[in-house]
Amino acid sequence: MRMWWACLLGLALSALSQAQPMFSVTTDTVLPPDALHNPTQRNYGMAVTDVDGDGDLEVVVAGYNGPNLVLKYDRTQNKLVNIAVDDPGSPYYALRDPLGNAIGVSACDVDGDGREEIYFLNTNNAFSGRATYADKLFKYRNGRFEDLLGDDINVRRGVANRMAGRSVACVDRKGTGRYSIYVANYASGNVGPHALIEMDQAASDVEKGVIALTDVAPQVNVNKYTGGRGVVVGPILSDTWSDIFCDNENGPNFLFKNNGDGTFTDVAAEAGVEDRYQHGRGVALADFNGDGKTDIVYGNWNGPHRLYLQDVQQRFKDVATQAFATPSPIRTVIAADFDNDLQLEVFFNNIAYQGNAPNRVFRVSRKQNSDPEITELDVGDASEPQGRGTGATVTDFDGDGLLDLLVAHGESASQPISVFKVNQGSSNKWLRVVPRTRFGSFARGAKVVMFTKHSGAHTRIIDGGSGYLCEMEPVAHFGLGTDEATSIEVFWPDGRSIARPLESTDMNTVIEVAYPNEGEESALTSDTQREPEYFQLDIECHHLIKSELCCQMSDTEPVIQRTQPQMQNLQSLLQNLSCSAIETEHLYCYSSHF
Ligand SMILES: [Ca+2]
Ligand SMILES: [Ca+2]
Ligand SMILES: [Ca+2]
Ligand SMILES: [Ca+2]
Repeated sequence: MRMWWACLLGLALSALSQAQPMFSVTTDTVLPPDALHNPTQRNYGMAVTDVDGDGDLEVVVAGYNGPNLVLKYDRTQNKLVNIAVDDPGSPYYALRDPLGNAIGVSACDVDGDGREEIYFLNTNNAFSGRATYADKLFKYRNGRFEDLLGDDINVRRGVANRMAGRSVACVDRKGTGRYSIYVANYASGNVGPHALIEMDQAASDVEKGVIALTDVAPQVNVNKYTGGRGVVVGPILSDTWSDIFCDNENGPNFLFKNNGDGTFTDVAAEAGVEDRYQHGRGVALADFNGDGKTDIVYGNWNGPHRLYLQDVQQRFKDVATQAFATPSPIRTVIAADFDNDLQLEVFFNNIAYQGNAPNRVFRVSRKQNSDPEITELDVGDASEPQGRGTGATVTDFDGDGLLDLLVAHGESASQPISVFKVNQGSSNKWLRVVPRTRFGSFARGAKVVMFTKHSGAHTRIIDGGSGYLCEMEPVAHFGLGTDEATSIEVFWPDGRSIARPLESTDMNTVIEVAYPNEGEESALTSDTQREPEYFQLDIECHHLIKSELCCQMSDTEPVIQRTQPQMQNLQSLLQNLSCSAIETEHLYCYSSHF
């Protein structure tokens, strides 16, 4: 009987989603084409960061045959305005860098001063190998943004990347809160290996603004030669350490597992994600089936798009449906819950370089005891069949709790940026979580788990670069539908974690989570030495015994003793429960063995 109702409900919901398209264009009101704010030019990547340090997020756009843009939301006008104006007195003037021919862009705190630097990958007209104009890494210093790679100390070190490349992404490879910039160069033979640029602490004086940079790619084993395309960073195989996945062109993909000391080992072959005959583009990380293991979604250029679920042996299985996999001239891939209904969507941005190439959106719905169900939705105005899509990003710039989508165009034609709002789910609940590094900057690469009353655990990774040439907002955005979150837990790349119980009044809010102070945190040490941790959890359905976990109801304080892998077991356990008796009870759980 229950099954029938579920089916009917499913039909009703899918009928509804057919009835109303996902996206409506808002460009004409929010960012009308305009020589200053939205020039008709060739753009590529987009990154979301707090450029002006006021706590609100801006969108940085890589301009290829024109200036880079910094789009800030002006609440009084309900408009995005470009604050990187053509005035040498502006603090953002240098960011424009119109000669740079930028394509990739990402932001993160390289020097640990609490503010994100902005890296532009400038590729000029070079397709591969050597380029004629170096990349730039901008830091807010002396009251304005200045290029660190152009500083004498870094010119002497010869560290500036002068290679043609594509994506850039941020990696906190040692869990220090200081980020390295992964540069996916496009090699020509043995010219242009992948680079990893970071601050050389011994040679730097952050207080004085002296930031010496160095390329550590050779020391940490990522200096490979390939046709670099997409890059994504996060705890993919590791529990918390940042790993790196690269989907490459004309060669196998890389899956760099963090060895726990900031060096990497490529395990793409063992993991089954080499995909060596396809040409990768946009890529994103998400936990699509809710088992706590990070999955990978990416597009292949005119080849089959992949939705790789990770299994318990750290191998990946492609569960893309035929419709999802259908080859297209793909660029950006974004995984997010656009309509706040608890289920993730995947947005495909295509470039119309030969005839129409409409963008698409799919819902990837979690299922009990099976792979997720993939359904194509009506993408609405975001279809843009003639759009020369090159980049895209998401952020909630107007603060209504629904994500906004921005799409950049370029390469083969000059087109302005498009902005879209989501039509569906405005009555759904949501939660946005912003973890911070020990320096107070955005904790890119951190993992955020949200526990709910009815739908188990949901995981997000704070983006350090993804999509293709792009970087998403540094926020864990969760839709809740009619459900409620009961707690969140944040895991930083170094293994520290903190759990926070939530109240009903916390729904529909943005929650800042500071890096834990000494004694406040729960540190994961190593695989063999884990301290038990205590964690509060209210759930509404429960089973008592399951292999490694032994749970029993208790009148005592709601406490679960757990370590992280057990927590993930618990997540999948809760995910797979059939809720016969629904009542709110506290669980007392402890590990029977570990
Ligand atoms: Ca801001
Ligand atoms: Ca900084
Ligand atoms: Ca998963
Ligand atoms: Ca959704």
